[in-house]
Amino acid sequence: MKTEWFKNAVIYQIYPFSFKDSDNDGWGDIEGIISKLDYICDLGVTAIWFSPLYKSPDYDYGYDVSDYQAIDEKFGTMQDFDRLLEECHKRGLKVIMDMVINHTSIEHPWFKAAISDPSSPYRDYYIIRPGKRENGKLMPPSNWASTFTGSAWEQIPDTEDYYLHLFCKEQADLNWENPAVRKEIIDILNFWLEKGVDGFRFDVFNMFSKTYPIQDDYQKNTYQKGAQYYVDGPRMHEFLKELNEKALSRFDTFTVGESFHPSDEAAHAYVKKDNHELDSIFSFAHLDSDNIAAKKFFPKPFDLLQFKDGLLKPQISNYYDGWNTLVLENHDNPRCVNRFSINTKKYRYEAATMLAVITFMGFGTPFIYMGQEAGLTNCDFKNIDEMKDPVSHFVYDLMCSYGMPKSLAFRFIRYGARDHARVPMSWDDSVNGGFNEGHDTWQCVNPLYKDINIKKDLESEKSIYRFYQKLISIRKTNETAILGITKEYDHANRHVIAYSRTYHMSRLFVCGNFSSKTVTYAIPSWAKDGTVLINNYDDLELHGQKLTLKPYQAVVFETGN
Ligand code: TEU
Repeated sequence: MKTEWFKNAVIYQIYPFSFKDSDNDGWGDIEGIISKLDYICDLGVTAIWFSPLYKSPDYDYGYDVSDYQAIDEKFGTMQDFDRLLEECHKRGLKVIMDMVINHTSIEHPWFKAAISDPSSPYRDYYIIRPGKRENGKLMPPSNWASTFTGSAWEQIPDTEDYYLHLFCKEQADLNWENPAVRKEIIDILNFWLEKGVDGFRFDVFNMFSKTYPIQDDYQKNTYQKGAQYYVDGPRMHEFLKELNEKALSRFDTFTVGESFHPSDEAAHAYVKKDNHELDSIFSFAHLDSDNIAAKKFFPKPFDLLQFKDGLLKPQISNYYDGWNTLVLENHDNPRCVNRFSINTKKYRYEAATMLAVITFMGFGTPFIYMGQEAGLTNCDFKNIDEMKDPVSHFVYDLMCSYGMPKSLAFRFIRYGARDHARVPMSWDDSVNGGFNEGHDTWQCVNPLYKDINIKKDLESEKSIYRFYQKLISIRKTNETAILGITKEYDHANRHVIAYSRTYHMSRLFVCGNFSSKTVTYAIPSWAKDGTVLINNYDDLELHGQKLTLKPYQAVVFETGN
């Protein structure tokens, strides 16, 4: 029976490499996570999503899995995981696993068998095709591009065959057409569900189904060559239904799919309740409001109207027959307080709390990325060598290969790098920010840790963590915040975002000032007599309907309760 526990849930994401290193070897680990469970629990969240803990050679830091049923040594053992699960459940925290099943590591035994023996049954687990000869030159089977730059095909050494990889060349795409592959995946899901985990986050799920036969993409101006042949492919719905029927629906699960630029139509169909596919997908469109053409390394002045559309549209389209998610950060994005043209130095507290209010008062399940709850900032990287993410290097090398000066290329990378969110957590002002006891860390610590860290935030009069606690408690208990329908106000306003949530007789009015200037805003007449549910400033200036919003102030009014 599905209880739909996710509807009043708040989910906390942990990137295990960088959360807490208990044995001082430089890598975060399970024991470290266990030592911080009370901290997470006190925040009030319902569940934890763990970025991959599985065995991996870490070309893409855990997102290249070489054994789906083993915990990577650097994090601990399966016994450690079992204890983590038990410790979470003991505290009432549910556990969401990351499932990276569009591709496997090239070190997965399936892939090794597939390339070492052309007659192996594992050959058909992957998408392997002969190259094309053009004017005598061997070319990849199609012109498709990898998400991480370059061709999506890699030649298998000493052969004229290529395998498909839509991400790093060390991440080989699985052939979902093969029923044996789907059976393996279903077994993996059931393995974890039978252990007691409560759900999954599916990595780039809408790339599982490709269009066959494989063909070149002649479309102009697409965001990625070939995308029309491997995004929202023809068998997507069928595949998801199968996972649901044979694994997910057997337990009281929650699923969230991480989609790659889905069409509006497909995005809705994936979460439509009657379709029995996924409970929700991530909506990231608002996170592209400060970069050009959804390319995170290319800055543009923040566009609040685009942010509003991205944040609010999925809330409306999924309201009647689906569910939604609310996200500001994850391991693939810079920290939110350093984005959206925010004056972080002066207004970190105000901006962090305003962003939290306007995002998490919407319709859907809020996700919090580790450290976001204390307003941790981007890392002050000094050069490209301090960055570990392969994508930062691929794009940097590409820019330099076009003749861009290195310092400029680095500035672009620094703007959008995934590395910012992946540095070790700054817990306090002790050595290595309290991440460990001083051993060199796998990725540099944020040099700002002495000034900005969790302990300091908790001790501060204006604690972002404590503000999140308050917001989370509203999110978990206020029916209107959980189930209300969203309606936008004053879309064209370039400083203020405003929307209402309505459920039966009760209404919330949510508004936030996105600028570092004081602005006045006319709230609807019904809202002015409401009570203030949450406010990130101590005071409120309201005269009739005229509300004065200080820099990055956010207020929620409640009526009818
Ligand atoms: O990310 C999918 C993805 O395409 C982007 O979010 C990606 O990080 C961005 O385009 C790069 O600039 C998922 C995971 O979240 C990510 O960490 C993995 O690297 C990727 O899939 C491959 O598994």
